[in-house]
Amino acid sequence: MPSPHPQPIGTLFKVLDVPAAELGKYPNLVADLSQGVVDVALIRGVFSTATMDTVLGRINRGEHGLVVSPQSTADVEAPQVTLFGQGITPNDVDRRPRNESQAAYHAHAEEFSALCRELFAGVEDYETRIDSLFSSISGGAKSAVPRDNLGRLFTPSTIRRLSPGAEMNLHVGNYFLSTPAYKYLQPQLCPHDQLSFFLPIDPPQAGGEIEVFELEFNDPRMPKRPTGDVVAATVEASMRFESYGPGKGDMFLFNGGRFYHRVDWVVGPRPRWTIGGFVSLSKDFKTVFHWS
Ligand SMILES: O=C(O)CCC(=O)C(=O)O
Repeated sequence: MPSPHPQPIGTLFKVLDVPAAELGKYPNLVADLSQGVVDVALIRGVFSTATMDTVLGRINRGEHGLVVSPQSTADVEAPQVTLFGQGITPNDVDRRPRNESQAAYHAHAEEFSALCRELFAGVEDYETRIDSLFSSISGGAKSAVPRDNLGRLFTPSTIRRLSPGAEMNLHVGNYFLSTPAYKYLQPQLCPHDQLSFFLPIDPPQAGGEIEVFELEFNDPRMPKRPTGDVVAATVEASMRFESYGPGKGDMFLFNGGRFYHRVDWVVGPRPRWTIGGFVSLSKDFKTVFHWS
């Protein structure tokens, strides 16, 4: 069910809506987002529509070589979230022992960088663009993808397909900081909220907006199951949220560490395609990391 009654944009959250060309005016946007000075940034036109269309064409023709990671069921035809690449967050399908899954994660991370370069070949290189963007809004910090204690790379991003008839469940980013997969990552990060970012490669015909709720990580108002999990239906029916629909090639960068969020049901024949991950400054604030 879609959530009822979104609030007008800017009612609940401090929103910055800015063309990518004007980002120079916000040299500390990452720190501002992770400390509550700004909550949500819509950065318009980070990649051109033509670039995203080229990438989409290659994906649709199966010219990507990426590992396909369904998140809810091994039945790849079932409506669900599917990652292209392997993500760091837990899912319901990967039941391998943690060491095995973690080793595969790092191997796929190395692979992702190379395959993503090919996916964006001849248009604007994804990593180059993202690195310069993150560096420009992080007070001059150098943009990098983190590595674990053995020198293994985390994945810079993942591509996500949300099928028609599927949603992305309510979740919150700071929760992941204490999961086993973050054992060697969390100590490298500054103590502020981690951020989330994504860029639509192809928004759906309808639906698929990101909904950001007023409910915060560790919020005493959180309705809980006996297992400690959030009762998403209660939050969606009773708490306020704002709904955003960034366009093809825009970047949606927000405090997804602090605020619970979900992606609304995709309506129409086409899936919703995005690429993105998480962002945080390093412990010494000299590096801005992104990973997925
Ligand atoms: O890729 C998306 O559309 C959603 C991303 C998201 O929910 C997150 O980064 O936490």
